[in-house]
Amino acid sequence: MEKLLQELAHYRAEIQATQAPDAAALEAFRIRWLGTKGLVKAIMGEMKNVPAEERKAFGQTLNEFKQMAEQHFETLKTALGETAPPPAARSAKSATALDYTLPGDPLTVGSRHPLNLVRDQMISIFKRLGFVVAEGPEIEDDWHNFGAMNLPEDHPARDMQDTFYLRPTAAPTDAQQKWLLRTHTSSVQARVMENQKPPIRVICPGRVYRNETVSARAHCFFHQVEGLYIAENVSFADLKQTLYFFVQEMFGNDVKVRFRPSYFPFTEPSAEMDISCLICKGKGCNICKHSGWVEILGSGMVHPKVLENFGIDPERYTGFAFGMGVERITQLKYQVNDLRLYSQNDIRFLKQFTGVI
Ligand code: 2U9
Repeated sequence: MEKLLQELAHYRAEIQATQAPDAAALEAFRIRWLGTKGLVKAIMGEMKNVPAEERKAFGQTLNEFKQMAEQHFETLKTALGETAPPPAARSAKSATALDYTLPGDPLTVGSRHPLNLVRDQMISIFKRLGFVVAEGPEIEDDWHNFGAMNLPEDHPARDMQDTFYLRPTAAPTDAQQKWLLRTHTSSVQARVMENQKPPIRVICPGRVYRNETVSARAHCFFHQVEGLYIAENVSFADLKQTLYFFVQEMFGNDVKVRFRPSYFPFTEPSAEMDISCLICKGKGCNICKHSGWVEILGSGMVHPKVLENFGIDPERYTGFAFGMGVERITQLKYQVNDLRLYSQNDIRFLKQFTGVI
């Protein structure tokens, strides 16, 4: 009896010193003291060995001990922030039994960025026409971005306002070259022409930079897909048919196209392409500014000077080129009316494209 009381005092001290920093520790406490094979039950079993005249007093001591252990368990549980399971799920066996009826933690699946979805769709359409993807650096030299593209020194597009120039370093190469963030992916085509002979049939998707104030309609970076096809006997008819195929695949067979004469230093002749407004089907609305048409890309026959810059004989080879903004195509396809949405990473915007292929 004396020994049992000593043991109880020892256990009481142990219980009161126990902390439960996590749910596993709390459960370990429950199993050690309050479980069906726990010590409280085991000590209760000792009652039968206690002499009859001492049994009442010992029983009382044991009950207090049991309550103390249960009380300590409740204190640890509250400290852990655990709430009791709902009544329907409460187990008679144990207050902490796992409640398998509770809903699980939701698993959130990410989605692909709308610009990547549209870019990949554009790539897959042009791949079917035999175009291959080419990539190049975003930091470019003046020659590959401007010079080779027949953009003369005094062309407004070279202006500091449109181009992000990099501060020159002490490197000897910087004395001859200005470094900049590419303003179009034409610099990639320039590098392809430098390294390959015709026939060349590439598309160049990528990010480009312009020194613009960020607003709903302009951004300091955006994404382009440009294309270039150089071979013998490439004509403007090939250009028109290629772009018509692209638009039909991208927007459906009902869409109409029209070409308007335009000007780009790197193409001659040049044309911009409009498609019939997808919103009002050409009847006139806010999107198409009541004209029934929306502009989607620029294009033209590669300027002979650009071919010559890469040692390609313009008498033998001709080519067409085109360029379009991925943001613009995405805007038309999904009615996104603010360019800033693409780079704000707002999950409410991004999750709307889940499941879009
Ligand atoms: C080479 C020769 C010619 C690429 C072209 C355009 C017309 C054009 C704009 C569309 C909207 C840029 O994204 S945008 O702002 N692009 O209008 N781009 S022709 O011409 C080339 C490219 C490479 C060697």
